[in-house]
Amino acid sequence: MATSKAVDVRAKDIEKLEEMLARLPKGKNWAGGEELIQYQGFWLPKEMAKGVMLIHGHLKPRPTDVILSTYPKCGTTWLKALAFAIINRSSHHDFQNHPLLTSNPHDLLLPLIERYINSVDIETLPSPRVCPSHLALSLFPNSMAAASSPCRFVYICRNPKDTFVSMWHFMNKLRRLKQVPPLSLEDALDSFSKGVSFCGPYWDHVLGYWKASLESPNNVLFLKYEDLKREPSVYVRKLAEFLDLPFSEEEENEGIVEKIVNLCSFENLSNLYVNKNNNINIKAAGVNTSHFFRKGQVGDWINHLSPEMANAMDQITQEKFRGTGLNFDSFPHYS
Ligand code: PAP
Repeated sequence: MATSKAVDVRAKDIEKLEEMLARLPKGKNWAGGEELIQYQGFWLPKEMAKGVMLIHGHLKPRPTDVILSTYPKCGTTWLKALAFAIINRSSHHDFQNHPLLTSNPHDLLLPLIERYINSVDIETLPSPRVCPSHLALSLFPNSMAAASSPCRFVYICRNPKDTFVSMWHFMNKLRRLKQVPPLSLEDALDSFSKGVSFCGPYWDHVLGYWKASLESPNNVLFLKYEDLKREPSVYVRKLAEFLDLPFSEEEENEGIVEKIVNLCSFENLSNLYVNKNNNINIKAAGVNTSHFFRKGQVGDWINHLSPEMANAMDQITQEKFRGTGLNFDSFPHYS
């Protein structure tokens, strides 16, 4: 829990930060609240920018820290569920009576570190600390993000068109909760394409982790939503190995990998009472549990984007990712 000393220091820091943040460029907040600010190249709500500064000032990285990092709507909920099930499988091995059957994955892990650090003394947490984050890698202190860092990052990304469509739906749900008129698909696409989206630009966010994963694969595990959908067991094993918790032969024989895959699948989680009930609020984000589950498909963008819109997005993606070795299957196609 927070110590009063830590809170005092933060209160002083925050006054100074407020003044500095007020001078930064502002951009559209799709959720309809206070505008985002452009902080070190990324568009963040003010509270998250403050969180970044507090991470720099107060977080002492530990070799055992694991950051579960995502660009929003790329598979955060899924990654949290999988990581929780993998890490806690010795204490939660009964898959008929598992915390994920009665709690939303967001409620089983810490809130986003950039929000959490604002109110709680993170140094009092026991190791290993598993911290979710939506921050770009470059926003973390060098002591955490550099190739020589002992910290590990697990990053999941998703093709930009599905990410965009998922974010547009989600933000309009938030607007409805606040009784703000919906954001049109066209306006959202214009904003996304210019990089002005929650934690965006999307492409810069993804590339930061991609490049780091090539330079230091032991520090950064780079996963794609589409790969996980296609071969979940393969990537659950990879994730467990990366976390230094590989499945034993005995576990393999017992089918634990498949049990985790099934437990964390969209089909299973989205049909649970806890994730369907609109009245349950998620502590971390203040939104309904059901908002994190929509279709869970690859290629749903084709039901929303015109060929022109899809083409424009593809062109940006090709330009941004050219020469990096990163690409996404372009399935489905407009013929
Ligand atoms: P967040 O970053 O705000 O926490 P996140 O979980 O990344 O959200 O994104 C939600 C998307 O993941 C939704 O995609 P859709 O809008 O295209 O449907 C949601 O349906 C999908 N999703 C949630 N849980 C799972 C899961 N267990 N497996 C696959 N997809 C999932």
